[in-house]
Amino acid sequence: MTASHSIRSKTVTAETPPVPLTTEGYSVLHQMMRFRRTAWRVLPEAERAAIAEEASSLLAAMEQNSGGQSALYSLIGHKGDLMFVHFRESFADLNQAELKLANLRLSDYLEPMSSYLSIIELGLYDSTVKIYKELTDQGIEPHSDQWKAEIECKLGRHREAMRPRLFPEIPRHRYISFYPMDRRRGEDKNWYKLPIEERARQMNEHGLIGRRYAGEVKQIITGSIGFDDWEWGVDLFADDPLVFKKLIYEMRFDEVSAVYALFGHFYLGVRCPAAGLDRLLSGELPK
Ligand code: 76R
Repeated sequence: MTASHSIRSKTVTAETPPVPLTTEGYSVLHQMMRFRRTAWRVLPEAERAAIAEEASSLLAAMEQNSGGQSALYSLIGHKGDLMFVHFRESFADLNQAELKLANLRLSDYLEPMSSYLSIIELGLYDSTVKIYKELTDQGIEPHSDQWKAEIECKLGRHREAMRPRLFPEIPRHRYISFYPMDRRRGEDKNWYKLPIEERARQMNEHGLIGRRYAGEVKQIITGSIGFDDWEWGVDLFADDPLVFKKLIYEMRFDEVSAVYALFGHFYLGVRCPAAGLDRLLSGELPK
């Protein structure tokens, strides 16, 4: 290798962006609500039935929505009673879903406890390292128009191939576990200071552990940097909630979680189809 070559490739590498490429799909809103049972209970029976009917017909339509579904979960524990999860094609559509719910008479009896706004994200660490290397090897300058065009072309192809994962239906499993996460940015341990190759290596290991649970759990990662208080939202869906504990416990020992994962509150819910909403409101969990 000549001296000038080594200086050149060093300069190019130094400018290589540290941020991994991502592709994005549905916009996602989680809404955690408290149900005001005291006020609900004093309503005449017929009024309760009418209010529940109005809410469940809206929710039934949202469950079937072709531009992204909604789902209702009954939350376990004190953090809330109901959790609505909405997948939509834009933030404006999410806001529209939120407004439609807020306009229901039922919402007089619902109190927002928390919410989370994010967007389905596929992190492409592996391909990123390869693509950046390919382009710098060709002498294409990072951030130049050609660089951007090449990346956009590759991402476009990826987006097409990944459509089912970017725009999924809400998995039908009985249980959901949702929690927000950060990657540590401490004085000593800082994820964002690691070289991209090292982050790619750790994410690859993470994926290998995850894949062993492929048949038992469905995971949807949403990115929320710039949208909400944490960096990612994690949604896990399974028919047996014990799988959440096994998977998350195993991941705790994996480097990227052991060293860099910080967690928010966990929300555990049981799926409630729209048709079962009236029963849920009267204290019976639909099967
Ligand atoms: O999407 C993919 O399948 C590609 C590999 C992959 C990525 C890029 C993957 C696989 N994850 C990715 C990104 Mn994950 N994941 C979590 C948690 O509890 C913990 O310790 C962490 C919470 C779980 C349980 C989990 C499960 N993952 C991410 C990111 C974004 C980070 C970034 O880009 O820097 C986070 C925060 C995160 C967290 N992951 C898988 C799983 C499972 C089960 C898989 C395999 C899925 C499959 O192949 O079917």
